[in-house]
Amino acid sequence: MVDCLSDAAREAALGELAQWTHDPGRDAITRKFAFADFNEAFAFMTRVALIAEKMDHHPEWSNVYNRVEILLTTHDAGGLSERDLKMARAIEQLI
Ligand code: H2B
Repeated sequence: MVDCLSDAAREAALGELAQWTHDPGRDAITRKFAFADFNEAFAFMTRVALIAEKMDHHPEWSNVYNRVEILLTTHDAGGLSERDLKMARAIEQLI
């Protein structure tokens, strides 16, 4: 079982992950990315997919041409957990 983050832990983490927004409806964090074109967007998604498989933690996401939207939440916890923060930090390293 995975524990959800407390409000205080989430707010502290979002101070560091400044580009990410809390979605209270899903208890998730989201970020929108824009790239030069589809090729760059898909290359980014491929790199995120490799991280997701390595972490066994998978994003909810969508892609429209050069734009990618990512939502991170932990299904096993029913909300935001440390796993999402770890994934968000790893994604930030790609940018
Ligand atoms: N991804 C996300 N975002 N949340 C999960 O709870 C989750 C996951 N659980 N990827 C993993 C896979 C689980 O289903 C497998 C069996 O480890």
